Amino acid sequence: MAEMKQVLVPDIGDYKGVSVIEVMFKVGDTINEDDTLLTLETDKAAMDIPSPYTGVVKEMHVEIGDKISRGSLILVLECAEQIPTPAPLLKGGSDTAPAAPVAAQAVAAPVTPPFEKGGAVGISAHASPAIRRFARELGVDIGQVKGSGEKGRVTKDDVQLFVKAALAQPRGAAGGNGLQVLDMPIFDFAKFGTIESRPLSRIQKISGANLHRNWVTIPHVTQFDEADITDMEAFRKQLGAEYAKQNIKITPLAFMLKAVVAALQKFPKFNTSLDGENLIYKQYFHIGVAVDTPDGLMVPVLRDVDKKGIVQLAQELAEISAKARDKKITANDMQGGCFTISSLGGIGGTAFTPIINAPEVAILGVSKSSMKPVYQDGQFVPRLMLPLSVSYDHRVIDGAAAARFTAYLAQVLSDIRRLAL
Ligand code: CAO
Repeated sequence: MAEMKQVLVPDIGDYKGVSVIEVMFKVGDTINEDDTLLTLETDKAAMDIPSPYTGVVKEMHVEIGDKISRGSLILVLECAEQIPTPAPLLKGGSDTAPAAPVAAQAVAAPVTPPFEKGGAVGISAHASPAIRRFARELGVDIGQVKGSGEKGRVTKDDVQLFVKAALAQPRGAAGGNGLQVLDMPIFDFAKFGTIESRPLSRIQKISGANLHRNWVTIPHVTQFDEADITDMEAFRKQLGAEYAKQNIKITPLAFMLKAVVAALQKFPKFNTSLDGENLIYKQYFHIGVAVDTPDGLMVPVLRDVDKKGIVQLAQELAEISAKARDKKITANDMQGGCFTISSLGGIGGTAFTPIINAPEVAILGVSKSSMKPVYQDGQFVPRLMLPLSVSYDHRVIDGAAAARFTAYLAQVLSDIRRLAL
């Protein structure tokens, strides 16, 4: 015989007044035991609340935006079966819920483990564990789904629309729009000598997947040039000596950030993102900087670089790269970039081809400066030359524009008085 049961919020640790960010049911829906009912979000994590019963939703008592705590009423279910014994609760709680005024009640089963907000280069997808699981079941890379929910959160509808759009795409001549390549064979390395297997770090796994996607989906071209930074270096050293007492290190990268913004202002197409058949022009100048950390590559973003001076940028750069290396970086620190600089200049190399950090359309790679003979006014003179490599999305930027952008960047770095223009 059918029985009405109240479902209450289970023990969710020390959290109180937690925001409801997703509600997965409506009155009349049939819910199976363990189906996700709600997603809650604290300042640190999101968590799913699964159903302890199978039944039909008769009353809803929560909606998106509500603040709830342990024992809050979520819904009333009409169940055909006996009440199962509630599963053990999470740490810190008793296994009885506050009294509720109907015949039967139970707290929802233990919440699924919370997930951290945050991640590495390009992993901006903001989605609850339930939605991530739903996407995984459909073989969808959640990182590619544009979120329409609050704060860009990916919803179930977004995932479904993404799948529909993918299915609606025309098939290529080879019978599919995916890459028609052989599977990588499985190698038995141990056959040839002693080996040791070590797992990839979480950051390597995430950034690797994003780099791979960007590499195969964006038609990259890289433009090379050189900037004469002899005068800039002389000024940088002078400035460095002045600020050394305050423990501020002025590296060439602070100048490059300013020079990049000057070039983005002169060539606004480099400060865009592709959005279907539109190009989004950004009026702000947030620049990402690739930081090499022991766990892998991270790209924190410096905000409003156009509004800051060299010294402030040098300080922020030191702070944000230390934060990345100390694993204190947040997802927010890595979002909203317009253009990225990847500087290997402190290490070495004459040039490289950086991979664009989508949805940006260009990236600057900086290699190590070196003294070179430069022909000037009828003679060779020693000048400090800085190699620049600009990779750009050829769907958005023409080769001529890329050559002009890179040459202008070199010109600004060669004569930093232009930064004042
Ligand atoms: N040419 C020559 N020397 C350079 C230089 C260049 N282009 N750029 C920096 N240097 C020098 C600096 O002046 C500094 O010298 P001193 O110690 O003698 O003053 C030294 O190299 C080290 O600089 P730094 O690394 O402390 O500072 P930075 O501002 O150049 O770079 C950061 C900061 C965070 C970008 C850098 O530490 C880093 O992580 N780089 C690696 C980025 C990366 O991995 N990119 C690849 C991404 S794709 O896989």
